[in-house]
Amino acid sequence: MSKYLITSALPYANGPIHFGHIAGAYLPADVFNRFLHQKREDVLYVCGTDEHGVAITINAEKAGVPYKEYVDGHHKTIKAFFDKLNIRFDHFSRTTIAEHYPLSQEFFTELYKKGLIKPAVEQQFYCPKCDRFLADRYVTGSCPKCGAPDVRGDECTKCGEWLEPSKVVNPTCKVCGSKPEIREVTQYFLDLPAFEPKLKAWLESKTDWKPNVKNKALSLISEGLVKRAITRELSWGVPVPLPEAKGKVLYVWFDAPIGYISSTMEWAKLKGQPDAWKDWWFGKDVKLVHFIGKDNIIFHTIIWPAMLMGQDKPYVLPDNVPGNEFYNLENRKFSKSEGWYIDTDDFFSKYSVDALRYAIASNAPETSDSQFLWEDFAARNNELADTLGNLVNRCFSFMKKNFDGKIPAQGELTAEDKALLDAAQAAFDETGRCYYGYKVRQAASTAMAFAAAANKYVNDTAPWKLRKTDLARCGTVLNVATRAIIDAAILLYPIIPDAAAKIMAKAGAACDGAPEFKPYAESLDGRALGADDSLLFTKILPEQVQAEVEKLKASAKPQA
Ligand code: B3M
Ligand code: ZN
Repeated sequence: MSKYLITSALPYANGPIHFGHIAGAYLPADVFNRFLHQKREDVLYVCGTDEHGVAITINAEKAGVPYKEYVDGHHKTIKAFFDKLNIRFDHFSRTTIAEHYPLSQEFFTELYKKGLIKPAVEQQFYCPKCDRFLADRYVTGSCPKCGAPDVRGDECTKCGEWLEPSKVVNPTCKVCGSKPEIREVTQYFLDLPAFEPKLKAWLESKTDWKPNVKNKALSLISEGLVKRAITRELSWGVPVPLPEAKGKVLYVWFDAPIGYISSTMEWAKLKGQPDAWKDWWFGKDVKLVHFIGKDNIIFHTIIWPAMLMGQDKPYVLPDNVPGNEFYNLENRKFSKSEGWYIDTDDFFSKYSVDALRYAIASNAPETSDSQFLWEDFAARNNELADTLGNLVNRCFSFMKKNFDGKIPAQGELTAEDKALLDAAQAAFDETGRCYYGYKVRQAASTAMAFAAAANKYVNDTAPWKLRKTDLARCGTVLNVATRAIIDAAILLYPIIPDAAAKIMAKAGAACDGAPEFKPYAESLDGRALGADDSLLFTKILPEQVQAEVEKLKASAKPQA
């Protein structure tokens, strides 16, 4: 048995996150984590907020708030959002914890000692008016590759190219708008070309990676890796641990992935076993899995593995990097500033978390971009209500009325009964393969197909008719149907954990934590149903969908 160390991309503590992020890096990881718990695997899921970098300093300055105070606020909001969505980390930390600084410096120092990080003089934009070097997004201009105007200094938002800030065309200072001048400054460069052969062999050995992730990484290598500056002139970040580098900090993308480790260290410390993090990061049998969005592929498949390879300590390398494509909103990118977003407080005051999780899972951006469409969300919600909710309600209220709230005994099984139970076993096999293989979409549809089969079984066997003609047979049908309902709940637990737990409690099969991922095997004969009669899902009507779409359009600013 192996151990799984799961991470999701560390969100910037720089504003609220939206369903697009959830679909890319958090829900798939949470589903995987919950599934592994069901398989009784040894698993740890860590994350935290990414709290350094220029995206943050610019906004904090704009807001006139000290950096620390600024990230404190966003850390809280983001954490609360994950709680709301039932994303269950074992630990959710931040890159400003005490452990993070010396560890990041150690990563730098080891690479530096080996000559894999070297200083070099670089041309950089300097704003005379603001009296500072313009790191990353402090400069804007046109992309040197695709020509798009107004791109950020570190990354072209149009073509996705990772830019060196001094390369943008027609630069202006983001803060004061003036034209910066070029000055020379020493920065420290990570020698990525030195890692090329090792990275290439390692990537090529990955036969089970998603093609989009593996191909992207290999194509970056075949284009030729270049040395990258991993230091910046800023006052906020991890100080470069060299006396001659005063005033410089590590580039945020250098320290951020180290946050996966420092988060694990903090987890271990809080548990009272300060060395326990090593079982995960130095363990030979550990499978490290990074869930990310596609814009983070280069960092997780090239730069971060190189950083790990360059350490003396026996760190594990990523076993897999399930990178997802983007998830948009009604044909446009989610963007609060452009008015194209969903107010999540409003959303959850009306709709269920599980319905959202199921809608995202069913349409996850696994192989191509996908999107949240109100109509699709309503359809998925209604599918849950019609298939699962209705099945549960029909069977359980029937037993409450006619069998004294107890599950009748199972008599001899007919071919029809056996077929449904066999279908359950097949659904566990197939859905399990999907969950293990990061195919949440297919897992959702296979599991739901089984719930539909259970529904059909109840329609075909019609226990409400049997009650008058053959009470014993009626009892067997309800017993088998209840077993199938429990199985459907277990299959869907990673995606709709709350509803699954409720269903199991209603069936008198309440379970503490994650139900084991296998067909329910215990006898149900005579078992009392749970007291809760509440409906699992409420249908969403077409006029509600229309109102939501209209509200979205009304709040939208015209597209640039
Ligand atoms: N904070 C970018 C992002 O949120 C970055 C991820 C860091 S993962 C180590 O997409
Ligand atoms: Zn300026």
